[in-house]
Amino acid sequence: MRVIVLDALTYAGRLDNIRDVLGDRVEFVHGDIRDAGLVDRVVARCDAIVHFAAESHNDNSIADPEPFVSTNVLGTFRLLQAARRYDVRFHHISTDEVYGDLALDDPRRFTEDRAYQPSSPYSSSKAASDLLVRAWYRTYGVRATISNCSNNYGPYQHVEKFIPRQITNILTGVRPKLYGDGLNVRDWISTQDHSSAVWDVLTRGRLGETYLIGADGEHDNLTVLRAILRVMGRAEDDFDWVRDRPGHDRRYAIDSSKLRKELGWRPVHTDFDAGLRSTVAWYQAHRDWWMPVKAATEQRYREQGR
Ligand code: TDX
Repeated sequence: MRVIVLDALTYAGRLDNIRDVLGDRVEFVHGDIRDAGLVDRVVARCDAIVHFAAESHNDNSIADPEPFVSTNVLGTFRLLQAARRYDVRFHHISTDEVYGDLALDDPRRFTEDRAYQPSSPYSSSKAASDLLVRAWYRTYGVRATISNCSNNYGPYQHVEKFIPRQITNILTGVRPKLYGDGLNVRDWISTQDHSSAVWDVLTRGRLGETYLIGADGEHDNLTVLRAILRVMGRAEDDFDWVRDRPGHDRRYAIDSSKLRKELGWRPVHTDFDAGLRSTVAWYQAHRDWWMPVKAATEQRYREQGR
């Protein structure tokens, strides 16, 4: 198998992340998924597209929604058009946020047949791109699947995201920042478990189907932050409460029965405390990786009062 990585290297991308694997089997192309000519040339050389490319951070989408609509909606459209032209298998990576949120005491979790009800500019742009994929499957017969995953954590995650932001705050002598009442629940999954599920759907998923990916990892933000503080040897109240995110989704929770039953997928990295410890260790050992972008990220948060 050969892989072509097409990446725009925005503020969130880094060629260093894949430098070790570049070579005969992995090629890098610098470019934008909205560039129809480039996408056409790259897709002409492919059997399958795994579409991970997106603007993904909710807070950024609230401050400036334009890149989200442009990259996530128009970019997906461009890739679908190329997949159609060259009859290329298409897998779309998406998010549980397309389903909106759940109350804390709701006994239900998200399932594939739940109606879309996205809350933020980010999640609505992902919902729109999912709908394009479904239409291109039904109308043009593009051999497509979609997976909607819960919150990822692990190494190489940008320091704008909740877990790496708090770890790197502590490592730079800044108090962690918790939004609102801290009781919002996220359903955490390791990046490795997400990746193994994507591989299963790409290789064995039924065309035209959506699969929810989740590892039964529901925790509220306050509990996660206290666990990080504990792992890093700090007092559990050594953080700041900051103003809430507008439209902040209360709770996400995934029922991944379909993926487990149909494709036999199982998460492996399900010990969340162990996962947090190894994530903390990774950020401690890789200051060179995150330090150059930390100040600019915190500056963006300061402008939003968070
Ligand atoms: O400093 C913070 N303090 C805080 O309390 C940050 C950055 C976040 N939070 C809260 C907001 C959320 O309730 O933590 C939770 C997680 O926040 P994010 O890391 O921004 O993730 P979220 O908004 O849940 O979205 C993530 O999961 C779904 C990804 O960014 C999306 O791309 C993915 O689709």
